[in-house]
Amino acid sequence: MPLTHRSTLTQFLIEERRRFPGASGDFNALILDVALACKAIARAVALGELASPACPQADPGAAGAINIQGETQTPLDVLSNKVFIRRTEWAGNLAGMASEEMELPYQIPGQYPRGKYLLVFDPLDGSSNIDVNVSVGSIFSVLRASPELEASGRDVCEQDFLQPGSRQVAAGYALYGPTTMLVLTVGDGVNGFTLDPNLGEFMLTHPKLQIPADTHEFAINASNSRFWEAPVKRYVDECLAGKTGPRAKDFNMRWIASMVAEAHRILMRGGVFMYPRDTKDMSKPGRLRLLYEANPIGFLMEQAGGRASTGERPMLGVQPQSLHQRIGLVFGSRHEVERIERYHAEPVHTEMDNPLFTERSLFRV
Ligand code: AFP
Repeated sequence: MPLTHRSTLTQFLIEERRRFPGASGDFNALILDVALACKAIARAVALGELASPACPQADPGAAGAINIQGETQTPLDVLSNKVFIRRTEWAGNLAGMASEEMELPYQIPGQYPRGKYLLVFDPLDGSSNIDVNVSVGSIFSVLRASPELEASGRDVCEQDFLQPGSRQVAAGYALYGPTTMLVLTVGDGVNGFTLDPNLGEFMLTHPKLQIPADTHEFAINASNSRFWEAPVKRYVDECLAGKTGPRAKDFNMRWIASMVAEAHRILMRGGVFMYPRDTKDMSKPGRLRLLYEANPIGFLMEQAGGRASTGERPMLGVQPQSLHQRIGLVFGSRHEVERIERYHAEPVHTEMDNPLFTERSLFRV
């Protein structure tokens, strides 16, 4: 399609806003600020090692620091977090922010007005892949501040952010891969924008993304298989059994270890992603975070006709208990996610159900 026919992100947002004649424009301004943050992060990521020695904004001392998740922060994690804050705090659209990289909610500084939205983000998901030049991304979610918070203009607290994913106003991610893309939902489908590096503009290239309901591709970190719960093990075993197994078709497996890249693949061609709750560390009910990973990706999936779940129930219905809560996450092609939910609802089949293990068998226990 010629350049003259493509919408820019700004044009897209203005056209969307026309559906809401009373809209103030604050929301559009916020999304454009987030998009600018993503462009800045894309540049920093693209420079790679070239940026490291002389990158003035990065705090080299922070490299190797441990964040609230107990995970090592890279300098780019720290830089990306700062970029998100600086690009969005000033405009008067936000009541507060929360990020993977900050233990406590971020207060909008006193010199700026406060607004009616809350921004929650993972500034650089998959950053442990930076060293090996694999795609990484930023994930964000926009929530409405409560009327009380908006009216009072008080400092935000953790409780303000503990809203189920169904209350998200918008969600999206930027993917820093061979091209930089911004994929966004404002609750009316999912649209993908590619950064035109000549213009510095996100151009609408992937309108109305739809995830096929069926797939033969799954993604899971198989090194955790000994910790999986029975329904997950059953699902994966059946996929691995291929044509001669109960699914009667061969499956393909992918694992990038960069969820934003996996979500993008699934939005483009279907598939199912699982980072389920497991027994590896009983203090962690899952690896990924509810508010700034599972909910925004879940909103995108549902808006593209896919499904997102804890494995047992829809992700967007979960009432968050804390800012950095972890959760089991399954998302992607609708029929596969529904199947995994069904396996969780069914009684667990163990090898004891096998006739070889019955009362009179050689293997009875
Ligand atoms: P990092 O941001 O620390 O690289 O973590 C990435 C991530 O949160 C998610 O994007 C991956 O799907 C997942 O972790 C990979 O986890 P494993 O290292 O256990 O495979």
